[in-house]
Amino acid sequence: MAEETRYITCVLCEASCGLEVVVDGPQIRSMRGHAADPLSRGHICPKAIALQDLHTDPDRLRTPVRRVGPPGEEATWEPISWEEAVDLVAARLVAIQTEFGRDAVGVYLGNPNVHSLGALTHGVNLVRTIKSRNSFSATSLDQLPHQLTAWALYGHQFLLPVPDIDRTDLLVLVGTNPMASNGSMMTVPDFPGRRRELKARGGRLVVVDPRRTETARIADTYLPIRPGTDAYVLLAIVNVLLTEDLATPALYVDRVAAVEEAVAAFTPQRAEEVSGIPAEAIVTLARDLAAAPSAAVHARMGASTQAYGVIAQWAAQAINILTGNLDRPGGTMFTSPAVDVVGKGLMGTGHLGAWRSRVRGLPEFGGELPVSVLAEEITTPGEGQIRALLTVAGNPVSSSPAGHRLADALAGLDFMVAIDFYVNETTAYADVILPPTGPLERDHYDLIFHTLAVRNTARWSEALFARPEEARHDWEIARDLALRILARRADAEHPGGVKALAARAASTVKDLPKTVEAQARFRTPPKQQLDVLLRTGGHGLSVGRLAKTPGGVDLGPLEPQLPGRLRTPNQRIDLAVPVILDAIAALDAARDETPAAHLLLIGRRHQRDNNSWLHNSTRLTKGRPRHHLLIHPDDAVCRGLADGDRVRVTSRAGSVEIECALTDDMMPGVVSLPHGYGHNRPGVRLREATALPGVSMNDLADPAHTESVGANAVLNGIPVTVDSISGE
Ligand SMILES: Nc1nc2c(c(=O)[nH]1)N[C@H]1C(S)=C(S)[C@@H](COP(=O)(O)OP(=O)(O)OC[C@H]3O[C@@H](n4cnc5c(=O)[nH]c(N)nc54)[C@H](O)[C@@H]3O)O[C@H]1N2
Ligand SMILES: Nc1nc2c(c(=O)[nH]1)N[C@H]1C(S)=C(S)[C@@H](COP(=O)(O)OP(=O)(O)OC[C@H]3O[C@@H](n4cnc5c(=O)[nH]c(N)nc54)[C@H](O)[C@@H]3O)O[C@H]1N2
Ligand code: SF4
Ligand SMILES: [Mo]
Repeated sequence: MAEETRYITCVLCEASCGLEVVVDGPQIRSMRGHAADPLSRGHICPKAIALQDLHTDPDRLRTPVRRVGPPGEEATWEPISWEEAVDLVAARLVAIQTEFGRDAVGVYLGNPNVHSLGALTHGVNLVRTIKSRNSFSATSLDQLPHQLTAWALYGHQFLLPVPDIDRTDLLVLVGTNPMASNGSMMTVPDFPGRRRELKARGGRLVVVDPRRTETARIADTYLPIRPGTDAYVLLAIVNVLLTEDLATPALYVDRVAAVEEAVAAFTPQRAEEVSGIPAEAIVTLARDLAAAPSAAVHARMGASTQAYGVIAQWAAQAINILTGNLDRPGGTMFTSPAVDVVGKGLMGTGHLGAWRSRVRGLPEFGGELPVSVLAEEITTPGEGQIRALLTVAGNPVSSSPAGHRLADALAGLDFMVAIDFYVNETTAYADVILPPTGPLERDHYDLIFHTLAVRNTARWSEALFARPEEARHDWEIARDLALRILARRADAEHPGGVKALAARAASTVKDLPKTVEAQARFRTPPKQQLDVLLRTGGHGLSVGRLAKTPGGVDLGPLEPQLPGRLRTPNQRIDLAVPVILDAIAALDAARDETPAAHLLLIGRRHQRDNNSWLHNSTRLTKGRPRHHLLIHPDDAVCRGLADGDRVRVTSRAGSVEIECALTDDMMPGVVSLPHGYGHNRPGVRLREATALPGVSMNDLADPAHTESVGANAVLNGIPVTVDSISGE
């Protein structure tokens, strides 16, 4: 066969790199970053090769399977036909909802959904069809504070300003390690190259992190911070800006005086006591932010998945707003994507506390409850109890707090179905698994990450390989399931069938247009939906046009667009968001003091890990082990620990045993474990991964402890004890 050069998008992380792939029939001959790509400029990371490994992995499911026997080691999985699988799932879900109500079926959407066009066009509508208030996603393990803050300040949960890294003079990164993660809530392929350019033009990088990370190492200033205290530091910066009269907010910003009052007690001295960052350094940073021609503060994972994540995110936005950097070139800016998910109404505006979780009363945000309540909503009897669960592209047993307890809860469900191509820690509990095509077998356009990118571009990515004939895409599975659910539901609600339905036409006729519209939407493939969105998107694009431009179209640098882009009722920004100011007022009283014997546990990412999956790729997992508990030598010595010793790490939620590694990259008093490890749970079928050492960090995270405003999961700053078990 002839070799052919193709251009595709890597969907494994938010950087969304453009790849140049040489294929020869079904073989990949080479894969590299596409040098002419206007966004990723030739960048590629080692993870991209996992796309190939995933494609050929014998462990990847390719047909629907049904579990025989109880979950665990003894479970066997028998292949079943799509027809049988879809019908069985729809029948069970509808039966459970008919008997126990809509909320009896829970839904969990995992991270890869945002990396799949079809999941966004169809999967989301499947969830709407199920119509349960027990809806969950990885958002509440991740960026919920960003969305809540954007909703509160800018009027829409997805109006998220992005650092204009290519033009900034001062970039302040708080709780993010793009040298490993390749950036987040900021699609920034080639962070290393962009950092070099920043330096070359005389700009500076400041990193705030409890660990001297790969990113901290290349910073001009590195400020180690005690986990969970970002709110104090960022509020102190706001305080300095206002008390030193350095603030220059735009004319459309209201109620700055109320903010000044709210932050009055949060002085740099107070921040130093709590965070360990010297007051002087905080004052200097505040003044630098005000003085720089342009500056951008970007707070991410580490600042979001902690007890005061919303306050921290709000304060980061407030700093950008008060220094006049919001909407300024080189500051933080809104993108002008070819498909504007905000303007097109593809995503709801957002709301907080429209309902609350049944057991603990935690608020929903944007229609979803926090994952931290999932297990208790399954195990606590009563009306509204979750009896069946659908998971799509997720692994909450590995990724959510006290995953080990969630696993026990899943074992007690009446029914569980997973749309996923692996039997992982979570899907091992499913009764039926429906495997979609893999990333190389489907078309892609990034609805989400073009919206968060540091440059406006648009890229269409055609499936590299034709899918096997019997395989189904995510969107087809969502479509078939939703249509079958609607049909079964109609049967259940109108047992007499069509005739009975006709007899009741008077009452049902008003629902008809909605049903017809829903059906039409499910039947329209993602590519067609995208084409309409592009054609009406204001950039004069279409799928056809993009297909002619491999690597995509450059739509230019980010452009100022405020106040016009705001979605607040008066197109102004009310900085003094009441719910956040209330949380600030309660901050000091609410803060737990960590007992002296405890260390604070934080997470970490490695360039060759990807959340809880892709550990089946030997090419990604080989090399130096990277599962250790990192600990500062001072903390090790006083516990009698040497490098490589086994330790027991115990938190309020659980306990794990693991080897430790001594490093002064850790701030004293802080230890670190990666998440997404610990594949040795019973029933997991991942050949390479189960041989991997390591434990699940989330067996230590505590679901009882959630973020103060939006109930995001607390995954960082977990109090733990660490004891030697080498002698045991
Ligand atoms: N302690 C700690 N916990 C964390 C984090 C942390 O930093 N520390 N990070 C959190 C964050 S940011 C996130 S986003 C979550 C992620 O947590 P989750 O979203 O729950 O889990 P993932 O590990 O991303 O699992 C992805 C699953 O999707 C499947 N999959 C991959 N691609 C597709 C596809 O195209 N279609 C379908 N149907 N399935 C697919 C994979 O096989 C895998 O089983 O973890 C969170 N948990
Ligand atoms: N290689 C790789 N890339 C990935 C992923 C992956 O698993 N592997 N996952 C993807 C996903 S889903 C996401 S959401 C992004 C996340 O991307 P990032 O936001 O860059 O996430 P992390 O790399 O976990 O970096 C979080 C940092 O916060 C620090 N930290 C912990 N606690 C605190 C704290 O209290 N305060 C401060 N200031 N810092 C703290 C940690 O030490 C860590 O360096 O990465 C994406 N990219
Ligand atoms: S940085 Fe992310 S998008 Fe780019 S090649 Fe690596 S995994 Fe893929
Ligand atoms: Mo994430």
